[in-house]
Amino acid sequence: MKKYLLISIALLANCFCAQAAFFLVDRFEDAPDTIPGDGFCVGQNMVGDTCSLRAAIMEANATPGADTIGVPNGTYVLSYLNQLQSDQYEGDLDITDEVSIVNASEGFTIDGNGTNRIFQIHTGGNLTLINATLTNGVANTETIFQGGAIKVEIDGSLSTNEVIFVNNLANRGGALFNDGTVVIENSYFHHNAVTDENIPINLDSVGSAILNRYILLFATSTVSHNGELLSNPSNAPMTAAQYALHFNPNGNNADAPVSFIFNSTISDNGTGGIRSDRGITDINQSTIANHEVYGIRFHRNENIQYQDQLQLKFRKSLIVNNGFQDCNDPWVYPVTEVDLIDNFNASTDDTCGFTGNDDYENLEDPINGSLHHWGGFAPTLMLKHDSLAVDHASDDCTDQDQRNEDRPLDGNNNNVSTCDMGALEFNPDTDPMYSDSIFKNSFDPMF
Ligand SMILES: [Ca+2]
Ligand SMILES: [Ca+2]
Ligand SMILES: [Ca+2]
Ligand SMILES: [Ca+2]
Repeated sequence: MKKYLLISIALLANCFCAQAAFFLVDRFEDAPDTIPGDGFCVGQNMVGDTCSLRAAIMEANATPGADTIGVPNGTYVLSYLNQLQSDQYEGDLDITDEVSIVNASEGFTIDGNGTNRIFQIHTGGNLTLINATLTNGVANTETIFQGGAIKVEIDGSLSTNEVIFVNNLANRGGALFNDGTVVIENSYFHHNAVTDENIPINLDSVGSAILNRYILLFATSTVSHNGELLSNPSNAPMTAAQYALHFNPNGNNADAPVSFIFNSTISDNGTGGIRSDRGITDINQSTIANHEVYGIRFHRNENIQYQDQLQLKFRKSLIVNNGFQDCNDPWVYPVTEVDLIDNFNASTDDTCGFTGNDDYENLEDPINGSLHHWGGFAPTLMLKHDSLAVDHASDDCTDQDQRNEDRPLDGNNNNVSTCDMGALEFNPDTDPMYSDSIFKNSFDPMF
């Protein structure tokens, strides 16, 4: 009886799973699939091991339902190059169906070869990317200028876990351009940039890491050192005076983009951190620090449907050490549109509107040293053990910090565990008790 039941369950599961396929990439050369949709991953002119990443994606797109592609450790360089990026045979890798591309070991790298964008996620496409590095993706021609590593089209979606975006370049959205729905977790954007070379007339080069025009959930991740590249394979001129994260609607009358920044670190980007221009922006348990100009620059959406709607909210966050101003005085906007006061935030100047009893303005520098790997996937900024930001936020924080370490902890030894402001929860048992300026800027920012 029991055996019969198990067989029945197996058959039932089979019925549900019959259309999901798994493809295992077994070589790193680039080639399109020979016959997309026949169920066999066979790169053109390949003998022996035949399943290239491009062929696997073409099969997954052509196979009905959600499919999974396993990629072994190593580097996959795109080499079927040309400008027909929407053609899945060439240029970038096109996602038109639900596809997961995963690695359960050390991770894999996709290299855009300094000439191509890496992924284009089309309407109806859904890409889940796990344990990958995307690098040397470029989108700076007159027709392909959005998202150096990934472009997400309207009604397309992307989620990442343990993904590094490094050394990608575009006219708009150096690493990522989003018109769809994006969920970023445990990921790291560094050394991506924008250029105005070849940009279409009437468009600006914005968003050195990300340009979000629709929905973005950005959690337990770091954005640093964007606005500069590690290398510049196409020798394009960099556009200065930009923000790492830029939020802006897709046209004057389009919906305002919605951006949640949660348990994350935005720091040391050239030249600004976040620009929210007519976007709805919610920043929670995050640290925005060390920019030459603004930490966050916000402009309200004046369209009638957004008047008296909440457009900007800060909670339990640190906006500190930004060279010109931490914020651009968002307190001048109607209180119905900006929620700034008594949410346990701190700034090191008085430009954010953190004027409640639970806030700090003109806080003494709370950061100990520069970006470093303090646990978790990406580097973070350590708190000074004796900063007022330690044990000051309310207890209703999430139960983990950006490093996936427990919150709240008793950081000031008063036998009460209270949440800290910003992306990290200071742990007196394992984090440094010294506040040593010698270590400031001593860490290599290129890791
Ligand atoms: Ca095939
Ligand atoms: Ca499929
Ligand atoms: Ca393509
Ligand atoms: Ca604490």
